[in-house]
Formats: sequence, structure tokens, C-alpha cells
Amino acid sequence: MTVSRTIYAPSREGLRDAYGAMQKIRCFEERLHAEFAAGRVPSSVHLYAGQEASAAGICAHLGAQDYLHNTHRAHGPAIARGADLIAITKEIYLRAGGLCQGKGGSPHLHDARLRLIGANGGVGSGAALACGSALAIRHRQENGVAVALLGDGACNQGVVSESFNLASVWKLPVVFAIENNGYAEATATSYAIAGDNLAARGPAFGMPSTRVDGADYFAVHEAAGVAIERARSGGGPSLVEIMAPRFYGHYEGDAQKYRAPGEVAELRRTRDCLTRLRQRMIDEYQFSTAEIDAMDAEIGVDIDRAFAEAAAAPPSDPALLMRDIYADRSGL
Ligand SMILES: Cc1ncc(C[n+]2csc(CCOP(=O)(O)OP(=O)(O)O)c2C)c(N)n1
Ligand SMILES: [Mg+2]
Repeated sequence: MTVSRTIYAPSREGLRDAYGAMQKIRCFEERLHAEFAAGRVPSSVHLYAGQEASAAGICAHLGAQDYLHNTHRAHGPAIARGADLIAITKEIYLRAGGLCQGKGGSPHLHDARLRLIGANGGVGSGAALACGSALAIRHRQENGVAVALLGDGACNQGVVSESFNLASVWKLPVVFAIENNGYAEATATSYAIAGDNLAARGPAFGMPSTRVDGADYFAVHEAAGVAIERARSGGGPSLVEIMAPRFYGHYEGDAQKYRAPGEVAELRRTRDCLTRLRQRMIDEYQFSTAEIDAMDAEIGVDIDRAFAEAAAAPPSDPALLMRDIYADRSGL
């Protein structure tokens, strides 16, 4: 069973926003990579570079009423959802003024006001939490959708299968977006994923599903649009598997000895979503290189500022450590 194809052609303005988000993620992470190598980043970091089209293609369809459940590979989706870049950077540096007051660091970016729900270290848990958000949406009679981002490795967690089942039985407004980057830590999907096709798990739970090329922003945008619209209009859950390359290691510091020599260089050459999007914007949407260069320059300034402010901020206050352990529903 596959979702029927509807044309969700992005507007020129939509492409500008998507490119802006993707370029911001890429440049932010390249800077972070260098900062980490220089020993200046105190929290553990998993880079999202290579997967930018996934976050941007999904977030293009989300509004204030929708929930996005993030994974530990958290920077990209947080940026695409519109979380404040300075607060994100301060959080990664465990500084006061961080998105979570500097208490969580990189894998825990969370902003309840944006309904950007905790990146968290419990791999696969976003699937169950998204079912909870979707149930809340239904009880409040809102017009929202909950999107759960999941890695390929997460799909081997029991809770993910349970969530697929529950969402389908209750026809919850959920989209399960599997970001298949080919690895769970150092384990290749070809080694650990039975059937090697996660999209095939959707129909087993009565859900439409589709597999798209994560290097193609347009393909992700369309598949996400179809699935999100289906959930929003009461059609129930869907599964979208997004095949996206991982340009860095599992975590910063990973020697990546399990990857073939030249593998990453080849992925960067052939499967870079940002290069492809930039080219299509020029070829098909009349963007000039000067216009795109100007956007890049503006993003560069924002990134310089975020890192400078984070470096200048005081460390997070240990007195805050025991706060926010139990739910404060006021911001939800
Ligand atoms: C329940 C659970 N099991 C194991 C881990 C350790 N762990 C952290 S990230 C990771 C790999 C996850 O792979 P995947 O879901 O493909 O996401 P990716 O890192 O590739 O984005 C594992 C096994 C964990 N954090 N939580
Ligand atoms: Mg993975």
C-alpha cells in the first residue's frame, strides 16, 4: 500500500525558507564540528548534516498547533522548527539562557512553546510520546498533527511497533517519519534491520507508507505533505521512510572505522540535499546565485552571533538542577 501522489509543489517563498533552514543547519553543524574538535563543546553531540531535507520538508507543513517529537540527533529538527539559534547554542554549551537552561545539552533540545518535544536519549521513545500528543490533540479537539522522528535503529525497539499499532487502532493523527541514515551507531541497517525496508512495516499495521530519497527536498516535502494532510483530516497515521545520508560520525569523536574508505566523500558528492536544492532553485525557480549567496552570508552572521553569545554566557545555574522534573502544563 502506498500513499496516493498529490502535488505539494513548494512555493518560491517556501523554498527560500526551506533552503534557509537547511543552510543554517549545515553551517551551524560545520562550526560545531570544528568547535568540538578544538575541545570547546562540553556536551555529547550527534550531527544531523546530510539529513537537512528531512527536517525542512516535514517542518514546512507544520503549524503552531502541531507537535514535533525529536531524536537525539536534534539540532536540525530544532532549527527547522524555528527554535532560537542562540538558545540552542547556549544549550549545547550548557550555559544560562539555553533552550533548557543549559541542563540538557545537545541531545535534549526541547521547546514546549513550539511544541518541539524533547529530543531525548531513549531511542524510539518519540513514537510513543507522539501517540500521547496526538491523543491530547484529539481530546482538545484541535486540528493538529504529531510527527515522530525515528532513526532506523529505533525501529528495532519494541515501543515503536507498539506505537505503530496503537496509532493505527485509534486512528491517531500521527506521522512516523523514519530517518534512515544507514546506521544505528556503528551498525549498518543491512546488518540489523530484517527485510531492510522499514516502509514495508506500515501496511503490516494498516498504515499507508512510502519511502523517499532524503537527498531530494521536493520528494520529502511531498511525502510529508501527503502524510500530514491525511492525519490532519482524520485519516489516521502514516509512515514515511526518508533515506538520508549521515555526513559525520554517530557522535562527534567517532573514528568511523566501520565505514568504507571514501564512503562519506562519495555521499557528499552524490547525495547532498543542499547542493541539489540550490541547483533546482536556480534552474527552475529563477533564484540567482547572488540571491542565494546573500542568504548564505546572512546565515553566517547569525551563526557567528550565536556562537559568540554562547561563549560569553555564564554557565547554567546548578540551583536549577532539581527544577522541571515534573510536568509544568502551563506552557503546553
Ligand atoms: C533505548 C535505547 N537503546 C539504546 C540506546 C543507545 N543508542 C543511542 S543512539 C543509538 C543509535 C540509534 O540509531 P538510529 O535510531 O538509527 O538513529 P541515528 O543515531 O542513526 O540518528 C543507540 C543504540 C539508547 N540511547 N536508548
Ligand atoms: Mg540511523
